[in-house]
Amino acid sequence: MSIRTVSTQPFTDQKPGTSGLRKRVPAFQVPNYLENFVQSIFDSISAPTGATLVVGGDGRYYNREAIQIILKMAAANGFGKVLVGRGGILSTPAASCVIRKYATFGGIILSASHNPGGPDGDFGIKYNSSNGGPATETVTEAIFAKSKTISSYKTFDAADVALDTLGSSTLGTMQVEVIDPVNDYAELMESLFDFPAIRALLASGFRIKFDAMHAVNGPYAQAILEGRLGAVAGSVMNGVPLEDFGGGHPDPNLTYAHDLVEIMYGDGAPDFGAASDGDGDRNMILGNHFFVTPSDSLALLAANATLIPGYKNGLAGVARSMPTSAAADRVAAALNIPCFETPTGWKFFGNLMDAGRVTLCGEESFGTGSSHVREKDGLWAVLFWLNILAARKQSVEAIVREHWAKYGRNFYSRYDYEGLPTEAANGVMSHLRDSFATLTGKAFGNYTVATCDDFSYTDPVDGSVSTKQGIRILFADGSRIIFRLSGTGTEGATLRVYLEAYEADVSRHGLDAQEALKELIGIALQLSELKTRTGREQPTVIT
Ligand code: VG1
Ligand code: CO
Repeated sequence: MSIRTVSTQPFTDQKPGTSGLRKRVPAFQVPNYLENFVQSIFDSISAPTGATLVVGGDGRYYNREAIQIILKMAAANGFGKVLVGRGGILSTPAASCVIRKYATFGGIILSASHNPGGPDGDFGIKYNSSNGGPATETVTEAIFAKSKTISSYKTFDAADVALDTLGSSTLGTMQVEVIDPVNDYAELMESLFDFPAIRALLASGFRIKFDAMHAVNGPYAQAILEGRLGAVAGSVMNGVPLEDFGGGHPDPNLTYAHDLVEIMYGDGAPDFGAASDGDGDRNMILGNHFFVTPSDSLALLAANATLIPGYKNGLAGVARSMPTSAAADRVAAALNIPCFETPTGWKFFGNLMDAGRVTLCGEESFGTGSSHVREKDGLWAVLFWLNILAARKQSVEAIVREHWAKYGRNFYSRYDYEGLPTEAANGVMSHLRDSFATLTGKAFGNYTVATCDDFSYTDPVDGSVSTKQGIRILFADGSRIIFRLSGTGTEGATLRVYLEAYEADVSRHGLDAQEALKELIGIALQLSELKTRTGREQPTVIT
């Protein structure tokens, strides 16, 4: 048993995207591919000798193999201790919780989140810092730079570590501690929410359905919803994590969480439905025959936060990603607290939370969270909703409609065009950029363009600047069309078109979002020349 230095050649494609490095499984299985990236992380973070690292993943195909590789490399690179979830499992929010609770140096999370898994599915890896959050762009850029010049990595020759039993073992001088993946997280949830009130709600006959989509949150939901809160057995569906998510696409939206959607829109539907994604950080919220958009959900959590024990003293501020609707801005204005607009991806919220400037954060992509950890948190959002429902004793639909009546409704929809040829997708973006000069002031039917730009963000805490974060076409009445290229895909390019229109008139709040946004959708297609440039008549997914 000894440390071995292995020489290697750089790969040119290890640039982390919106949330770490994501590739097809076979790409990660190329000799040295994972090792190069892991060594690039270790070389970029300057961990002191003897530091503690957290390692865990969403349990998808290749999770176990990757963890063994990382443990041996951590031992060879001078770490003193690694905390790893039993079976190699840690949901993304649970990993963030563990990093913070045990004040570790950082953590490595293995996940491709909502992307499908399996031998031909996707795999991913990212580094989280000591605050529990995704590494900032400065760090991910350093990792990428290192990956382009790497010439060797260090590993430790030893047998695989047993991951399925709790307790400690050693790899050379490094200690490996296998921890329960659920306990620390469940305790944190219990410290934030009124569990007795939620328990009473569930005991009163209020029925819930949680779809874990055969992904990592199954054991968490079972332990918390059915275990600690007493939801009837079977409230958690698809609760057994599978390496390929049962062949599904573990993305909690109306398209991919169809099992749950059928139940919530069927006869005798439960009162509350929810789902989370591959790594447990996303959430979808449904009522009986009712869908809550993620942007509305963020606004609603903010408006009702003081009903929750963990937030009873109010919020320091809220933050949303740029494409997320401005529904939260209206609540922040009413509460007289700041609202920040950041680029897409959770890494941009970390500095704001660390500086105590925001408490709640959210993205339109089914992500909500707070400063209790530094990742978005699917089950946390579900518990937040259950706590509100227990306190207000109204239906999901009644709560949302009341919210719209008070603040107005931000109609919202996202169109995704997946798997486009990269050239065509880039062509749409550059065509839009080229038309900025002629667009301003131009009228299209009921809408007049006020301004358009490429969104850029200056971090108010560290002053770092991120440019080209999406094209914004802003209309005089506050409506918006946003165009962005995805940074999480592994095949071709995905173009996202985000549409938002504000409606103050209560008599129009019952409109279907697609109906209300029809004219804007037409404008988006016209301005972008999307159909002719990509050959696509219809989006792949509408959320
Ligand atoms: C997508 C979402 C973004 C989210 C990211 C990671 O990124 O749009 O809001 O933060 O996924 O989520 P992109 O670049 O593909 O639009 V997760 O749950 O996949 O870690
Ligand atoms: Co995710």
